[in-house]
Amino acid sequence: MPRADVYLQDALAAFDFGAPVERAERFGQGHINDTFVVRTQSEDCRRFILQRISPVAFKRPDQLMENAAGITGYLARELEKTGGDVRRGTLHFLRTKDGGCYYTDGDGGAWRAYPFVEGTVCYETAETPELFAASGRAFGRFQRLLQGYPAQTLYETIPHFHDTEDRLAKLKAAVEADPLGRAAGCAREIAFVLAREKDCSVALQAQRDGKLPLRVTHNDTKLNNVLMDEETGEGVCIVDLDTVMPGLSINDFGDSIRFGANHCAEDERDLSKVNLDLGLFEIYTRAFLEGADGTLTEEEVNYLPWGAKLMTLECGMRFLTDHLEGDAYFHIEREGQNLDRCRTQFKLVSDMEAHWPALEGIVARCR
Ligand code: ADP
Ligand code: GN1
Ligand code: MG
Repeated sequence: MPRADVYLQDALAAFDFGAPVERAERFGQGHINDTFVVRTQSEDCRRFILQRISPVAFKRPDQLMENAAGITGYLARELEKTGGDVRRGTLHFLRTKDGGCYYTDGDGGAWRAYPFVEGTVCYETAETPELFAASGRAFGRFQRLLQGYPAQTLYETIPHFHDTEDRLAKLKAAVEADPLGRAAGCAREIAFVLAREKDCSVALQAQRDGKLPLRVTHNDTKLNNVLMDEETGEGVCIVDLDTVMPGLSINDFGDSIRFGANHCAEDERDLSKVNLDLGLFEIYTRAFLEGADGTLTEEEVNYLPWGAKLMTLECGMRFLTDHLEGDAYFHIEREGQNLDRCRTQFKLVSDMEAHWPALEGIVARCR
């Protein structure tokens, strides 16, 4: 039985949900944490999200929760100042019965809870271009709202998270160790990465050269990490704040493109269905820049296509590394799923390369 299921009842008992709990069920499509939706017996049938933070991904939940509390508090104050929706516009953590902001189970796993943001929908693929645009505005705005956040107070919750050079080194080490004998079955994917070794340094080098500034960024800007209003279709609340850290704006842009600017699932096995949609690329670019509203420098805008390519390549490398190491990091439902995920990413990278001048042209039009 997964550790989260073993400790679920203890975790439910640790928080004050304001009314007796009616039931708790697994929820969402996140690859990292164990997420449950909790319904209480109150008259308005209130719902909460209860999560066991992945101990594989996050070694210091105390630091992670300190970051999250700082970010959500800051966002609430910014929303208040600008007349935004404080209640639904950011997450609000529940206290445990003994006053902490998370509960630690018998295995050392950390649990946290927050109200379910009602009246919202979470999408796994961009069902309409308008929805994708709304997510771009929301992530651009997120970046703008956090412009003044004291970045030096944030812990690095996953060291070297978007350090693509380090991700490459970790992949090479996994190929070398090959603990499950899977490397032979992924020779093409490994070769694909090795042919792009130099690319792995492009954004980091631009940062070292002072062309790209460090900002407070989300670092995991998948479409399913923004909750959309079910009436208006606008982005309401950005979730999954575990990787908010100092980072590059082009990575926030790029990770959204990787996940959303196509019409396939991340683990689609029929690669003929996996194609970059240039129309969606343009829609997102326009919306992200609109949401960021002048926050990005000219150089950052120049590097947006690189953000898209590098986040896609890096994510594929991470899936491949996890496949080689035995799927300890990303949740899987079937064997080979991380290799399938890797293949979709590399197909998208090839597509981006094939359309590179078009991507640059779109960015130039949208700036
Ligand atoms: P993971 O790191 O595993 O992706 P997330 O924090 O993104 O975990 O949560 C998983 C999913 O749960 C999200 O994609 C979203 O669908 C849903 N979710 C998270 N927080 C809330 C919330 N406060 N209200 C409604 N849905 C939420
Ligand atoms: C994970 O947690 P989730 O499912 O939103 C991962 C991202 C990857 C993504 C790939 C903390 O995101 O970095 O891009 O899977 N999050 C973490 O789908 O590693
Ligand atoms: Mg998530």
